[in-house]
Amino acid sequence: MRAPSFAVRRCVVLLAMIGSALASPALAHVVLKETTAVSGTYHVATFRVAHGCGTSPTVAIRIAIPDGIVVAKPMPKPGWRIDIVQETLPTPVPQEGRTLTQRPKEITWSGGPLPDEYLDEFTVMVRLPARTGPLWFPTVQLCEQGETRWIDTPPEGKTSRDMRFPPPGLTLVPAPQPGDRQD
Ligand SMILES: [Cu+2]
Repeated sequence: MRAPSFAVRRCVVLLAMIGSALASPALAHVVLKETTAVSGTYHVATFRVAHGCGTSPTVAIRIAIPDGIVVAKPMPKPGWRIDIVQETLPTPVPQEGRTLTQRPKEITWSGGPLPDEYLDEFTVMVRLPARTGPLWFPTVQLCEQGETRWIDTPPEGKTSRDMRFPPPGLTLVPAPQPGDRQD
């Protein structure tokens, strides 16, 4: 086996540093399957729901699409209805030959119920903003009894592990530069 190239090792160190705001939670909350993604790309974001509100079954998942994302397409799921709340963009955005005047700001799946004993995934394809750093998706989990609001975005210097109800999030990393090795 070859030793990793210098460029690869540099990337790993960089990821370790910029990924630090996004430490994987000790408990399974509502989390994203992939915790890093390349800024400015199309990305399939998969939200994992690993338990109910306490032990109460989940009946809806409402995800806020952060500012800077103008394209978000949810994947249909049998047994779940999708509702999308749009908002008007302050400035229209060109997008693949069209002009977008609205963006989805909230996507909700309603249905189930998803028992506390089971795991499920909710998928959205998004076009990521062209910046780097953490990107949070504040999420409300509605259950037969009660709700859990995954909306405690960590302040500067804290990680999701420091928060009781961290939102699912990922870290946007720069696109690989020409010359970087991709083994
Ligand atoms: Cu949890």
